[in-house]
Amino acid sequence: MHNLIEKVKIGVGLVTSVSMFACCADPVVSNYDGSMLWFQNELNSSKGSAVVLLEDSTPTLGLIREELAYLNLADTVEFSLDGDSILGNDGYELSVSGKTVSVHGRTDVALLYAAFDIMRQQNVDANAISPSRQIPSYDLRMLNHWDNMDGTVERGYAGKSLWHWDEITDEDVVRYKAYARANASVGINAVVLNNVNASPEILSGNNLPKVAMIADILRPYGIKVFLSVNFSSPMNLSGLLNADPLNPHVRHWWQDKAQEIYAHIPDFGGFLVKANSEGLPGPLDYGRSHSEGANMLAEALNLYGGVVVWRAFVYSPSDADRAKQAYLEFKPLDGEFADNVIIQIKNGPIDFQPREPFSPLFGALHNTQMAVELQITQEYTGASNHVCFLPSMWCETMNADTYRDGAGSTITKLTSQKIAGAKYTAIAGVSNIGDEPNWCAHPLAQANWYAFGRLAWNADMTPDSLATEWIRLTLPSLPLHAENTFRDMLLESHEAVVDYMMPLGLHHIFAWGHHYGPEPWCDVPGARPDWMPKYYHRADEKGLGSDRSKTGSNATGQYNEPLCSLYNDINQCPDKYLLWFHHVDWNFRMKNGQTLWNELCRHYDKGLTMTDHFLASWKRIEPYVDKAMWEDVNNRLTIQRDDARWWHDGCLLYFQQYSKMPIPQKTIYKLDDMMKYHINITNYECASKGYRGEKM
Ligand code: GCW
Repeated sequence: MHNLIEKVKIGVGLVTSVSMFACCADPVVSNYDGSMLWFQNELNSSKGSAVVLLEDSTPTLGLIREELAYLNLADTVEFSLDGDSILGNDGYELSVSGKTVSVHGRTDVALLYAAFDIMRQQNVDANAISPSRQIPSYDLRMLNHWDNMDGTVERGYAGKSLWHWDEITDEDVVRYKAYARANASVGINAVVLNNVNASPEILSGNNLPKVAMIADILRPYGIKVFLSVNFSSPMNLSGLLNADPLNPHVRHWWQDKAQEIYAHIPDFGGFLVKANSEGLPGPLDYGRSHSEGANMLAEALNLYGGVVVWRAFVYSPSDADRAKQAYLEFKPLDGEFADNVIIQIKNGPIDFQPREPFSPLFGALHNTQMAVELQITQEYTGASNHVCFLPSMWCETMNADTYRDGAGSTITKLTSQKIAGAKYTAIAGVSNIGDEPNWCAHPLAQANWYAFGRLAWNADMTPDSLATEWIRLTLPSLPLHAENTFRDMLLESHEAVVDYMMPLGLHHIFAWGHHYGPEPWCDVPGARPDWMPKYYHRADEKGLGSDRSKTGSNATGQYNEPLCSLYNDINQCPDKYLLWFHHVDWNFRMKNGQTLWNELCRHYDKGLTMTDHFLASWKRIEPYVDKAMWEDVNNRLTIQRDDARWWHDGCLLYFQQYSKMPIPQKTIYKLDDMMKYHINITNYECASKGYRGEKM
């Protein structure tokens, strides 16, 4: 137990440096530009009169006073640096007695999380603050930026990278603090600054001081910096002849590099590695395994407490079904990774599709620390033009039962428990943040950033509770009926996207390259077959879908019972995964008695109809929403509706060539015309104010 710190009385009204968002805002004008994120209430509220009791001796404790400047409920908030050991580094306990809120936590960062909790509760629950004891579900709650060093962002749709490697200006520092504050407010405590398709340059002697500058800014907010590293860095940066993990020179190189990094950044988090995937180098280039590669890096970092997050997103060109490959490569290595290695597994076996069954690897590794990788940026769900509230999808994965240790082996459970000896548990989300003033381009995409952090903190939260919190913080003046309308829209949005893009288990029928529009017909001569939509939809005269049952690739065999049998049986397999696991006759009778073809048409139609419904819902709440925000979202919803039509017509007309059956509802485009177009949409065009791109 720590000693109770001496408590010093500080009137909040005396604080001179107010929060960085508030300092730019005129409190009487609601000049929404989205930059305030979920701190919107600060625009219109005046300082509260609460008294905060704490010792203002660390930068983090200083931040707490700033945060509580707007608290207007309690008379006194009393912070103590103590608490039982179960609270760990980040947990805290809030209790309420009369008009005093007492907070206990073992570190200043834990107290900062508590301060954010108090502010959140005040704004979400109309001034009520409840006692609570909070221990985060995961130790490392990580954002993965896919930011390149030239300022571009891979699969980023919100402008350019926040990180400026040439020069970090004063303006950048303000922005980085705002970023750190937003992350800390939802519990995110680890950020990987650069793309997993990593440039070796990030580790050069020139860049490390800049990484250190960023780490210094983020540190008071409890955030550790990580870097993605390129496995060939010793060759690229120092001319070593190879990067073989068993080569002593290579091992020394990484040890020296680790020493250099920690000299700059004593609390450096560690490395994220994409190896032997999509053309990147890795240990397999030298006949070594993923574990030999990961363990070499882990050894270099271990001395300093760093970790290696090694990705399982691999799919070497081979005869095996792509959906099976990560399992095939990683299952034999179970138990071979060092204690400070975490294997980061995408939620589904292929690649962040609008819906995938969970990756069977989660149910196969027993002695390996696993982390889930979720995608916050909307690579496959409409970029920054479509509303798609992703927690609906994430919770589907997290709550999925793998049956690894019998019933109840959910992915949340398996990943939030530490295996023997492991240093950390972790969860990761690929960031949707860029340099757009409102951070995420689509105003409603901020909800996904918010929800990722909150879910990483408390994996038991539901899409409903996440949506409610975010709405109340972001649009504090919505009347209840408008809030309900808005929440319904968010909660229905993911299913709508699945319906108009890829219902019933269809997947990866995107256009080549940008992954925005549909191109089930796409055929790029010479390209890898498993990058082509036809590899996935397999439409022919007989039917539609990939046969991954025992009669096909037997990917179903990678799932534990009873899922293996369930997915394998065409009559039992849940509709939402039917075409993922089976090649299904056009006339197959679905569980509701409809033929596959009619059911497919119904889903596309439902998705399209929902986009009209969203426009109508948004119209209903117009009186309560800032005009600029309303118009921005309305513009994007209109694009979404038009895109949904493009998806609906493109996919149904294309599949109709094979089913040869009538489409019950109306289509407006002609397939031949559609096939002549290729939507030309680049990340930046897409990011700016709902620009949709040309069709060429
Ligand atoms: O989703 C795919 C993307 C690539 C990405 C890759 C990965 C960073 O299309 O752009 O590369 O996955 O996750 O490594």
